Amino acid sequence: EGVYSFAAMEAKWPQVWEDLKVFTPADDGSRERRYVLDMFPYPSGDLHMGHAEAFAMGDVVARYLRQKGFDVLHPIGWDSFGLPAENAAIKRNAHPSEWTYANIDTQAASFKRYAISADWSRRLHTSDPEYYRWTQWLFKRFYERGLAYRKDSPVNWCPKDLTVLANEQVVNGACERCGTPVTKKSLNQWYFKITDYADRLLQDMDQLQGHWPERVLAMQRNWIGRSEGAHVRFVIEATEDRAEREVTVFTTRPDTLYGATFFVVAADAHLALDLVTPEQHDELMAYREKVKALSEIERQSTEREKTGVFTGRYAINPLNGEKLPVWAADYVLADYGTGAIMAVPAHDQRDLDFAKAFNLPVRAVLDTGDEDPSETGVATTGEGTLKNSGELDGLSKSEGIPAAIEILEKLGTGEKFVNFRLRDWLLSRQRFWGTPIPIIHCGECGEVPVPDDQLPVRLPDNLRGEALSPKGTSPLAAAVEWVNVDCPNCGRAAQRDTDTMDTFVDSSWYFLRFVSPDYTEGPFDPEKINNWMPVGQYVGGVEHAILHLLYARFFTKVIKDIGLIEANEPFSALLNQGQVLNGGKAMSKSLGNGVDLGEQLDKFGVDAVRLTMVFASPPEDDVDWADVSPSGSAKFLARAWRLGQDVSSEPGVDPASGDRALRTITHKTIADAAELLDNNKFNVVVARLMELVNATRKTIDSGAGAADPAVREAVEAVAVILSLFAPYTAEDLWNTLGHPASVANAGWPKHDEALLVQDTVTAVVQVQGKVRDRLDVSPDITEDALRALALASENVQRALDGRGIRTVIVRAPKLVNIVPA
Ligand code: ANZ
Ligand code: ZN
Repeated sequence: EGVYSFAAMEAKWPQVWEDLKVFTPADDGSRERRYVLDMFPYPSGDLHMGHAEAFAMGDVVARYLRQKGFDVLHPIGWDSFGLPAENAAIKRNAHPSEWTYANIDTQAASFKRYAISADWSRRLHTSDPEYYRWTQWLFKRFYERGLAYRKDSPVNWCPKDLTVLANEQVVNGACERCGTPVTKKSLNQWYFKITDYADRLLQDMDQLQGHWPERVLAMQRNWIGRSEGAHVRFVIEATEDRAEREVTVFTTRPDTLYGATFFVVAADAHLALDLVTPEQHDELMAYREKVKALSEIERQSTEREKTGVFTGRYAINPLNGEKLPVWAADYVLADYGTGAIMAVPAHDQRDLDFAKAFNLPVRAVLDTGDEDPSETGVATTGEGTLKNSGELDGLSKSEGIPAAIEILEKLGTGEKFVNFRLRDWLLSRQRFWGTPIPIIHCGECGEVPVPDDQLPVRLPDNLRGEALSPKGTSPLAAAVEWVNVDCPNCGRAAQRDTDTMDTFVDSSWYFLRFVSPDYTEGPFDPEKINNWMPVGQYVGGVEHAILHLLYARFFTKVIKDIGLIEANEPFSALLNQGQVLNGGKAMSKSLGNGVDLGEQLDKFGVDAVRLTMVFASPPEDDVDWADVSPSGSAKFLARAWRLGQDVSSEPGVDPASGDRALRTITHKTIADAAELLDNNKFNVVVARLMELVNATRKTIDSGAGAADPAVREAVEAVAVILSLFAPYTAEDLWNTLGHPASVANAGWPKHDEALLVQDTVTAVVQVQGKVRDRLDVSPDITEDALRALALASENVQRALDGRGIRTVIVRAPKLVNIVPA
């Protein structure tokens, strides 16, 4: 007779699992393979509550698939390049690798304690030369295909971090990392030509539909921003001092060409300077200064009054020959479309606001049945019939668009055009702690890639502390012996590129490396890669909805095009776990509401923390640590574990003679749990498991009691299902039942269809007194389990419509009444 001690279990089992290589896939084709991956961590300090939640979820999937008999690849590694290591090194006069690898060791120890069922033999770190060698190798393949190129360009610049930022790293006009308002600067920078893949990145989302959260797909779609429309060329009339020239606009509404009453170019684009007449020049320059001082948020605000300057020029409408005044304004963006627009105030609100501000004419060309926009101040954008539009009169909007394009094409002044919001990926960084760009600049030969057999281009190790601090050029420029090399092509003196790669490059292919992390002939073993790819279940935070996931999809497509892999998409299914909150708010230093993971583990044990994370809510929802009860989880685990202490039925005895009611609950739990797990309803599985534990206890305490073979059957099922959530307790329980380790490979119990018919009662679920769902539940369901089932109901969630919950009144097994906040 033992006492439930999580500390004893945590001390005992990790070594056993490691010795038995329980989590190393056979990788021999004997079983169907499945690849389960958690977004790999960044090594900042020790693991936190967020890691604990995300990795608990991913581990449920990996452990479940293993029980179902799949050969599961579930690796772990670190995204270990990046700024925080560099900043720490500057502060401590150290090398970034010291901070990085010390943190990795800390996290690795915590992950092992947390009993992540990872194959540790595949561990990788993106800052290892054996890894970044292949990042450089891939960069070269992109370069050879014209997908990596350099250009001079105005870039987002963080004046505090002194580094270039990708558009994605600019949040509301400020640096994602430090919050400093971002400015523009012109630099020669490396780009990946992701725009070449815009259409495929969009199209292939069809394959992900239903398997990725709709929200993430919508964000990607919006980021790619495909707009169908037309390019229309306008002649800008010559003036005394300025020659005639042509300017192209992008419009999604060529049907409204007859309603164009003015023309606008982005004030901050060079085009504005090219066009402006000498008389208007000073006014434009003063305006541009004002625009530069505005943040991106202010510029894009629709609330702000429209401002602009007349350029002194006129554009000729190619359809009707009308002269349209050309303005420069900041509501037209320099880097979208062509940076110039035809303004149709009657049917575009921004144009209408501008027309009102500057007294420009408004002419409606589409009868929508709404009132005249020039009177209401509201542009009409719906369907309707074209008027005042010459040959287009009488057509609907959707007929008018292709008709207008046809006319433009005949005139040779325009054509159909598909515009994307997506920009090429700016990948170079003027920082030290990243993958060096494997290019040498030679005065004679230009850009010369470092030959493959000279990879990796290693980071110099003689720069430390202050030498790493950002100066606007890369710190690598200071490593003179490193920079100066002979040109691999002509042998003359040449210089290495001193920029490093955005760390998103490293994370765009790590899932491929995990398949064969020690392979030395290429980034991955071509014999193995297609056995595992694509990742069957990817788990990570929604904060990566755009950047990381889009880049990883882009890399996968290019690598497929090179012919190295078959997969077209890297991640077949995606699960975004929620956040861990405390008191309804994200944990933060400033709020002082942080919860230390280590303390929670010490107090309640790993299993209780893991179980709490999973039980608290559906995996996609946030967990509020102030509302959960790890001590309740711990009590449940002890209760489940004690079942094993009390089982006295012999192993191997046919349970057919056992208690029929208990057998029904056991078999129903097994069957339903599998279905729930297939649909990521982990929390409901836990609720069902609690019911099974209670029913088993009842049987033990009555009738045939502990010797009933149905009891053993039930407890074995408990151990296997519990192994997905509470690996230590489950292993110990399994051991008590007389089985060798590991329960992780016990196999999912088979259920008997004939036993599924069960007495049930109907529980009514009300929201604010209104019946929203009816659930078939066991007559002896616990309050906790019934509450969880009710809250998981889709009908209930719909009725709550995002509102929080004030109280839940549970009268098991018949009634649940939920009162929204
Ligand atoms: C004339 C027009 C008439 C427009 C109308 C709209 C409605 P999306 O869908 O986002 O692609 N536009 C084009 N380039 C722009 C820029 N650089 N800055 C600001 N606005 C720009 O939007 C395309 C529409 O946004 C284009 O179609 C253009 O206005 C404007 F009744 O042209 B439209
Ligand atoms: Zn050369």
